Amino acid sequence: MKDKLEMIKHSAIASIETADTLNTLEELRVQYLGKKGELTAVLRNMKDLSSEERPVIGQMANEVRESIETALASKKVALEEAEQNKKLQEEVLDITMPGKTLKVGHMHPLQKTLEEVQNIFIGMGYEIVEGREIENAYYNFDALNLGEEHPARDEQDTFYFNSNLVLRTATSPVQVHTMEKENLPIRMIAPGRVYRSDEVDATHSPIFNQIEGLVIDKNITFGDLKGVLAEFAKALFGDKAQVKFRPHYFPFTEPSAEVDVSCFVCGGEGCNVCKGSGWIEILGCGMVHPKVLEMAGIDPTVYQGFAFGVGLERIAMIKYGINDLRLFYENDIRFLSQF
Ligand code: 2NL
Repeated sequence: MKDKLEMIKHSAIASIETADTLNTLEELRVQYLGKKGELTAVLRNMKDLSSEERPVIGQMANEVRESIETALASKKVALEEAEQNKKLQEEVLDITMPGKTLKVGHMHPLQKTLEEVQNIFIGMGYEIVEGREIENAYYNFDALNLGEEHPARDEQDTFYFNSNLVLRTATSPVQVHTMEKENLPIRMIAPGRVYRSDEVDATHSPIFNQIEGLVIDKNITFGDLKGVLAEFAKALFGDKAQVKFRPHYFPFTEPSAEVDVSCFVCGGEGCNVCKGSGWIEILGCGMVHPKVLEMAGIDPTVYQGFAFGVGLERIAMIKYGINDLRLFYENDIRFLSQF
């Protein structure tokens, strides 16, 4: 039996030495030490031994078990280490290799300009309100003091679904809804797409973007309007920008004005950007017409307000020196990535 144990020990240790995978090692553990293993089989025969032999063989069997366990454990460590090293070699990563650049698009110049304008007004405490693009004729026209016979209602200029439903021609309807339902005071801008039945050319498009502004509070004067728009012009075109108000007519404001900004290219001397005049028209504005306030349920003897409307494309064209509106809508990355 001693010889048998000696044999088991030697053959086990020799096999463990040559095992080259963790799987083989586990198979060897089962083969020698498992319930049906070779060592267990020997121990099972211990009952046939004399009482003198039994402790001697028992101790030896334990020693054999221990040496097999030790051999298994150290081989396991060695194999694990080898496996790890192999993995490290196979998965070697060259962190000095140049990365693959993802092709991302580019912020659209209109979006960029919009965000800039929005941030200027957010900084002055204005709220940004968006609304629907399909409007009742009432909100697009009547509520803005454009009566049945007003030329802007002409089918030639507006996209009608039917006599009551139109594609909005300005974002003013958003402001009318806000006046009707919201608590006063109001300080808001309404950006968004608007629609007019125009032929496409360098300065016209049937779809374009407008930003309207509206302030309603007690004791609002034309002076407030001038101050806000002067600040807006400086924030957009630089600290040296001056504004000039020219009298104008809009049905929804009284008095009304168009606003020019001093040319940011020549500073007012006259150049080809301002066509020699030193000034560039940027927007229309005025004090909200009392009738418009009244129709929206606001008492014009208590509250006053001002409003203005700017074309987003127009502002972006001036700011970036773009001379053809169509470039904004063609989505040519060679154009877009310049801004
Ligand atoms: C332009 C400039 C303007 C307004 C828009 C407005 C809105 C309400 C009440 C009164 Cl709810 N006015 N918007 C005012 C002045 C000018 O747009 O050139 N439009 C053709």
